[in-house]
Amino acid sequence: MDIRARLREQRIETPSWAYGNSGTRFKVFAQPGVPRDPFEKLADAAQVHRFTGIAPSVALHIPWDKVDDYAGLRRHAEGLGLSIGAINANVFQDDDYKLGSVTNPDPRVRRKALDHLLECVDIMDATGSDTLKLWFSDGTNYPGQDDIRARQDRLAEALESVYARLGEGQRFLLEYKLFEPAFYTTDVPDWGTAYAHCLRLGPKAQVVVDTGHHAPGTNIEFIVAFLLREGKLGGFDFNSRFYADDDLMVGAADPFQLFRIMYEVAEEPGIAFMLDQCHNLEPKIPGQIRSVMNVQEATAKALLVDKNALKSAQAAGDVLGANAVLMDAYNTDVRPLLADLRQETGLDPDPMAAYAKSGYFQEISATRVGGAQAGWGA
Ligand code: LRH
Ligand code: MN
Repeated sequence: MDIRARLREQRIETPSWAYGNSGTRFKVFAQPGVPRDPFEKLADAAQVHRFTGIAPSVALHIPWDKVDDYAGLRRHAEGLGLSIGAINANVFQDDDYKLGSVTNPDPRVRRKALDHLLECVDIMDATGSDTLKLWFSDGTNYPGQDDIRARQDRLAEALESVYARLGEGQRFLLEYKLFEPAFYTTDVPDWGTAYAHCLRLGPKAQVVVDTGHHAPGTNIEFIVAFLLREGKLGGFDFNSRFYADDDLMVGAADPFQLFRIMYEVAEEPGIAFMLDQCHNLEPKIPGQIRSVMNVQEATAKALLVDKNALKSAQAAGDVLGANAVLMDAYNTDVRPLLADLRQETGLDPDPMAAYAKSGYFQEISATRVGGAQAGWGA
């Protein structure tokens, strides 16, 4: 297998919301030069692709990226050498969704939520996106608050309607999350629940694994391997965490876990590698560049695993031998290989330094004055 060719083909999708302000319930620290609209978010995403060469698509979040003319936004993206990636629905910020969106006891609220999901498919049509990403904050905070099975019935009904609306070549990715904002039940809390709903629906429904959405100690690469075997792994929301859904830079908290995940999936086609992060303190564009490089480094290490040596050690029951094969790859410094690969493709071998030298940050800090900086508030 030609590792360099695989690395040249790698594609990592950046999230529009990573370029906007973000924070916690305690504070959102605004930063200079932050975009004020989806057009400026795309311009910043184009910088990540300019210096890494492998981030040519951007995931949108609706209504945070709502515009009057989605075809115009698509043309703007294409003018920047980008394409519009996954469309993320948002049924977690409206007062009506306090007791749930598609799982809400009130049919009026369920209808409203479903209409938003269907509107997101219209936006896929207008932007040329083939992927709808569905994450539901739906859940309860106290035992007895609602009927767990009835909520699953309501969820299944909504997913069926969305599935039926998907056009040729379109799919949806169902995202699970253990908890938050709900603190007793979450209606799609784990991979098993997401998998079961997707299995019932059909091939256009797959599971997205957000690396920050598991209980501490969860073996995520096992989930990845299992879903791959079932043909139900649609993609990743990459980030990292020390505690909960911290949305830190992928590979920052646990680069060895990222390597183990990439070892399971590095050679698999059709898997969406998306970042889902919030740069609460660090500058946003360099944060995205560093994150793309972290995935690239983990991928290169994973591709370096000597598969034949591993297979024979595994077959021989040579536990230490097999583990050593993987650790040899993990302990390999792949930065010279990647720097050389960038040079070969006409890129600066050091994307972080190249971006810093570009003066782009100074330019946007000077020109983006006035207006409302983008954030999670739409
Ligand atoms: C939920 C989530 C989901 C997005 C949001 C930005 O925690 O991971 O993928 O909609 O973050
Ligand atoms: Mn996510």
